[in-house]
Amino acid sequence: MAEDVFQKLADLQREIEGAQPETAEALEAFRIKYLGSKGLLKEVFRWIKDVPPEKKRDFGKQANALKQAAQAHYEALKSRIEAGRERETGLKGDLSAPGPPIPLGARHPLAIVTNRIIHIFTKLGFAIAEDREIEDDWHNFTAMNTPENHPARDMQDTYYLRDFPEMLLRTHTSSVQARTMTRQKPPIRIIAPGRVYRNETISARAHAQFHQVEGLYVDKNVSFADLKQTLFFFAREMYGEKTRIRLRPSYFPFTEPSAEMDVSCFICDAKGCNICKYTGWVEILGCGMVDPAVLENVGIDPDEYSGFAFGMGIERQAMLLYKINDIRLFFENDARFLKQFTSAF
Ligand code: 2NM
Repeated sequence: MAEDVFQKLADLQREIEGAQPETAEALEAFRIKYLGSKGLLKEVFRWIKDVPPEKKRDFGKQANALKQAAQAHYEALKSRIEAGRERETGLKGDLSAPGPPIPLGARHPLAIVTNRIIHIFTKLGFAIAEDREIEDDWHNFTAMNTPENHPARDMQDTYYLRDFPEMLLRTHTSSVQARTMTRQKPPIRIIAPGRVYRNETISARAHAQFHQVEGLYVDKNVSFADLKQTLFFFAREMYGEKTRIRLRPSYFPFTEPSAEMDVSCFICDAKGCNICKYTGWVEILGCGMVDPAVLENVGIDPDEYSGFAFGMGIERQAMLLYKINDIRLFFENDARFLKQFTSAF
């Protein structure tokens, strides 16, 4: 009995070494027959129960040696078949191997931050509004209560189209709000994300193109308290649940009263650092109650309705959140910069 299995093992060895498959298909059949998960070399290890105790060790050694020899024989055959195919077809390598992994791309940090902001306001029932980047003067400025002689209208600040002096590249997404308000009656609850343009000298802190999210809520009895609660909710969702806010009086042509909102510094926990300039506060957005003149301009009765609005720069939020110190990085598309950002959004 014992001699039988040693003999069978020797026979199997001769059989394997004698096998000379010459095609990829024949090689695969060889692999399945001897080396596969149901192959003969698996079977060999079941014979061990028929080996007398004092010879089991010896048999195990020989079986393992055969397994390794069979694997080596297989690799040698494979190389030879591939080399033959290479000579005949010029196609190199193992054609049955899976392709190289395709590296996953990364979202642009501005897209990540925009999506986060949208996600937060969506929870409060705001809808997304989008519109054109090439605007007319009326929707960008006149409707927004920005008078003819206002400095924002200056060629120095705004890109006008050379051949169409009434047309310009929008300087804020308020033009989207203006279009929505002329088209739709209250209640209106929208956020307008998008690219805007200003004729700025490009530096680490300023760019001629950047991105904004502006929000607008118009309904009966909308109050400054509604504005504060909405922005407080936003601040905690965006910068952490311990975040506090403060509002400082400010001025915008389209809101009255107007304010700028600071959040407690999430970098240093308001203890004082470079980012908050040792004040414990960082400015993140502008806001206010929509000026009745704006409502009038878009055909909404300011005696019946009121509204709040706010606007923020996306680059600014992204620079704070990711500690990015140069706005130009967003527009250079250097892969070493871009691949550092990962997100569920
Ligand atoms: C800001 C600050 C304050 C604003 C106003 C409006 C509209 F259309 F309702 F008049 N949209 N966005 C607004 C208000 C924007 O950005 C700093």
